[in-house]
Amino acid sequence: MITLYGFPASNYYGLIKHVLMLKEIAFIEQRNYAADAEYLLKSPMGKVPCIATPEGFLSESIAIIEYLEGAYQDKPIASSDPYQRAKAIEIMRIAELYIELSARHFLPAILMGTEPSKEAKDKMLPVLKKAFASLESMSTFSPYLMGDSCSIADLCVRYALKTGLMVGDKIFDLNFFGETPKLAQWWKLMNDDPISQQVDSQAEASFPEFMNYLQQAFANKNNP
Ligand SMILES: N[C@@H](CCC(=O)N[C@@H](CS)C(=O)NCC(=O)O)C(=O)O
Repeated sequence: MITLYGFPASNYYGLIKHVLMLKEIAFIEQRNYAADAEYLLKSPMGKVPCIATPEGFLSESIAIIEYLEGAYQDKPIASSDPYQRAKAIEIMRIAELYIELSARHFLPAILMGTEPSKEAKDKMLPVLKKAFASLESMSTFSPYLMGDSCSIADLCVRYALKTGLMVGDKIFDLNFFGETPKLAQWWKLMNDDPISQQVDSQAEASFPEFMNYLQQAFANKNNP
């Protein structure tokens, strides 16, 4: 049995939950917000999610997915062909490094109402646009990013794009799908998936709880 630690409002948590559900792996969820000493023993950087496996703890989503794919082989979501598998990782890295991590600069502005800096906006916008265009040109859309079944690339890109699209909307007043029609069509396909809908509705339902945690943490930081 796998234990998934973290909180459902996290898109990385949603990604791993989606993988567990798609591969039909039995798991339980354990709520964790704070990166306290006990959690750092499980996830050394304090990041969400992490999982407990029969062999020990694992953090970092790509490492977790690698483990789940290797340990639970009944419903594969990664290609056994070395080139195709590497190509999926290339797509996943582009989504995480250039969309997710660029967009994350603006989460404090969106969540806590702070002012985003002009420097950050000028620096990140071209990176975000280029990464969306890269995904549009690299993927096969047949109908999934890399073929006729949903793979690790589709899942990692879906959850990274959630952050990217929100930042496009709330910070840049821009729909990044404007110049990527095939990606927009694929997004709809992914959103129509029952597992996506289940993960999204849990994330949405838990959002007030997450905001409450954030506000408490912010207040404690300012009034130690
Ligand atoms: N590289 C990590 C990133 C995970 C991540 O950034 N998670 C966020 C929640 S969505 C988190 O733990 N934030 C708290 C922090 O950065 O201390 C992964 O792939 O799992």
